[in-house]
Amino acid sequence: MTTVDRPADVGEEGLDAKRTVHTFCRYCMAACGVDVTVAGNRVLKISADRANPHTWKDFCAKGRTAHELVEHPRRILNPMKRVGDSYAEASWDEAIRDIARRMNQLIAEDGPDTVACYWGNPGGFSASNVVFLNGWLDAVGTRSRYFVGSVDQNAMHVVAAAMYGSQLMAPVSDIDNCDYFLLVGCNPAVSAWGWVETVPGGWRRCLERQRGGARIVVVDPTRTETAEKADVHLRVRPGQDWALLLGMVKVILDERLQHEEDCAELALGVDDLRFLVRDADLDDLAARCEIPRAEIERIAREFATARTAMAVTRTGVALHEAGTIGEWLGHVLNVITGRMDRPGGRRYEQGYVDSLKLFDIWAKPTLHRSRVSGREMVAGHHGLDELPDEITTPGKGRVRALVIDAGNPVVSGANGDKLDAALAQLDLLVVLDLVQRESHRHAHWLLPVAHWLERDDLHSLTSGLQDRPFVQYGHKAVDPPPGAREEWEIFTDLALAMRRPFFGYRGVNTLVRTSRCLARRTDRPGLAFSPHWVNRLLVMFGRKLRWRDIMAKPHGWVYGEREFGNLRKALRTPDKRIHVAPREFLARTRELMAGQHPAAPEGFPFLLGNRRHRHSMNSYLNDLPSLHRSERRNVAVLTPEDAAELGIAEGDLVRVWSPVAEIRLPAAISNEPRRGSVLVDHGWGSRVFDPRGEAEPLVYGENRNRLVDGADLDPLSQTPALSSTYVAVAKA
Ligand SMILES: Nc1nc2c(c(=O)[nH]1)N[C@H]1C(S)=C(S)[C@@H](COP(=O)(O)OP(=O)(O)OC[C@H]3O[C@@H](n4cnc5c(=O)[nH]c(N)nc54)[C@H](O)[C@@H]3O)O[C@H]1N2
Ligand SMILES: Nc1nc2c(c(=O)[nH]1)N[C@H]1C(S)=C(S)[C@@H](COP(=O)(O)OP(=O)(O)OC[C@H]3O[C@@H](n4cnc5c(=O)[nH]c(N)nc54)[C@H](O)[C@@H]3O)O[C@H]1N2
Ligand code: SF4
Ligand SMILES: [Mo]
Repeated sequence: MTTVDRPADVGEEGLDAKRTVHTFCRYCMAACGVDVTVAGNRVLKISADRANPHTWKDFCAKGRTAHELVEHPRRILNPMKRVGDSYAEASWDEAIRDIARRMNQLIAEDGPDTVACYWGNPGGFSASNVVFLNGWLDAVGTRSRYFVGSVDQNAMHVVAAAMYGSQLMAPVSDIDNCDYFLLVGCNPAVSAWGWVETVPGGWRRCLERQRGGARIVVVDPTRTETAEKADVHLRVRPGQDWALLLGMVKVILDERLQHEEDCAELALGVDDLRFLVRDADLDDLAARCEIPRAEIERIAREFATARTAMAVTRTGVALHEAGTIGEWLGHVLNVITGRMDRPGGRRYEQGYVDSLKLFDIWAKPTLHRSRVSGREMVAGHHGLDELPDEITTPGKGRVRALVIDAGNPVVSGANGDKLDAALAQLDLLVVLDLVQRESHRHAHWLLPVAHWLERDDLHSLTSGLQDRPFVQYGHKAVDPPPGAREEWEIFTDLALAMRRPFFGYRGVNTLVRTSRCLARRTDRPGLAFSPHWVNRLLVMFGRKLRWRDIMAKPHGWVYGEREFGNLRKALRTPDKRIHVAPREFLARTRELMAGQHPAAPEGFPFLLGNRRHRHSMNSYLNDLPSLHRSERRNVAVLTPEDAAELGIAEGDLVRVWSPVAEIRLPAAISNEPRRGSVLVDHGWGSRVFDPRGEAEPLVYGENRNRLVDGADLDPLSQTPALSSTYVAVAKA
């Protein structure tokens, strides 16, 4: 099935010149349907696909300019091999052979854990990348696995595993029926309504509900665009959501406002919760989160008694020392007030492929304690903060080779300077990316990959994260440059070249080889083993949709109605109940309740807050000129009062420092931050190198995560407190 529209007035000649591909944007969870106008192999224009029945209304400048990354002047176009201080182009054969040989050598000396991998956020937006990466990791047999989760959504995985029995079970928001939105630590007006769910147009739909009488309560230290529109904005003290949410749970249980049936039938452990909140002091909790007690009581009562309601917790909650407890209590609020799997609350969406079931059957849980700190894995990976010591601490199993796939961990995690220094000590650093960024500067090999505009994707494994039964095949709009390859192919070739059984199963390598051979002999490339096989098998396994029906709907297909009532049987807990009071969460909460109230240390009076920019995607897209025209892209935002006290005026250069680093940025003055906070967007200060060595690195702004020493870690999710670092500020 082709996705090509042929305008009636274009003749045969013109057909070649211009065509439109209907596909979807793969930068963020909104997954906007887009029309890509192409001539030859060049993208002329990207616009919203208004014929997409489900998603296009979030369409933004990032999607509109996606081809600028494709045509990035510094794009890596062929495998690049480090030679001294610079790089030389090499063939794929040479790259794969050299990497395989060096890795096998290291494994022979130190065992499989010496080969490590970090994969970042865009990896999750490819249907094939992470699946095949795992196939290769299983082939190698390494447990040195790191991913973006420990600077992002690990708290959610930990909570889902403990409460629902599967780390993958993520309830989705039923916005169009909701009367009361409790939005904690998210800014959907800028970042779209997505974390581990995909809710196209979520914020618009939420505002539509508000116009019909729904209430929006936003809990955020910062006056964001979202808070601006809220009925109530609670300026919580950063990192203290757990206290606010625990206070709400206490009010609901003490005043018997809970949902009787769900508390008796669906939930398990409500008595343990009662026992916990009996010992909680509302005034103490109020003092910790700096929200008046009366306000906590009022919001709790409103939430519990609203006709329909949902609590949504996101990165603003998670990226703190008590992140998992905050995340957990958000889920608890939904469960005890009867919001799970009911209209207007958080649903379970089955999707067209039951990935929970697949995960049960296929995933081999990797249980491992890390060599240096002895920590267990979270969601199948170790914490990113452990990586530097694993590289620098001598001993068997030391990480000596690393693959960075679609990530920029030096910028996205805490204490990037420490990681950067460690990366320089690796025997082998292999990078799969479009360009060479900060984390890639010590790479021995730069391997060029395809952009999503150059790749087919069917997100069958995450079909249960859609807020509605929806499927769209993401067709590629253009071909990748001849020297670039998709990640899946690189990992397949590496497993073959290393002579290690792909996916950890004997026989797969022979299957791959035979299929490739057959494809060559018959001149039918489709016969060669590829993600296409996997996709077709998954759709078949799902037994809900037919492949040809999916392909017949290039704009996407809403294949059913939102259903309720499937949660119970989908739960992965042995008793098919939601465990609302996991023991480790109770213990940690008691620890927090007994702990000191937060206070700034001597000499560092400011809290370092965070923002996301509409036109940035974490640490990339910041170097695209048409997205960021302003000279002052990355600023330090202070309140007028704080700025006046420090004698700082708009545009002044300021120093922001912590015990580990200092950055310098122009000041911006606004009422957005909380008093005593300085806001700096994350993701800046990442250099973009020219691997061909012709030009100086491009760099905009500063990396605010250098200021975070990473010592304060949420012990449950292993996520550093990226949003509650104390810093000092002064005019430079
Ligand atoms: N202080 C603070 N820190 C944060 C956050 C915060 O809110 N505050 N947010 C955190 C969050 S939520 C996240 S998700 C992380 C992000 O952390 P990471 O995932 O580590 O970093 P990204 O900035 O997303 O970098 C992605 C890289 O992938 C490349 N890339 C893009 N598309 C592809 C592709 O298709 N294939 C390959 N191979 N490469 C590709 C890009 O060029 C870029 O170099 O940052 C986290 N860090
Ligand atoms: N334009 C754009 N969109 C994106 C991204 C992007 O980089 N740019 N990234 C995508 C990714 S990878 C993700 S994970 C999602 C994230 O989506 P969100 O989680 O909605 O991310 P943010 O927009 O950073 O919103 C987090 C909010 O939490 C607030 N906050 C900070 N500390 C606290 C706290 O202690 N308590 C509370 N209650 N709030 C706090 C911050 O002020 C901020 O407003 O966005 C996605 N969408
Ligand atoms: S980046 Fe923009 S266009 Fe792309 S999916 Fe997200 S909101 Fe839509
Ligand atoms: Mo993220």
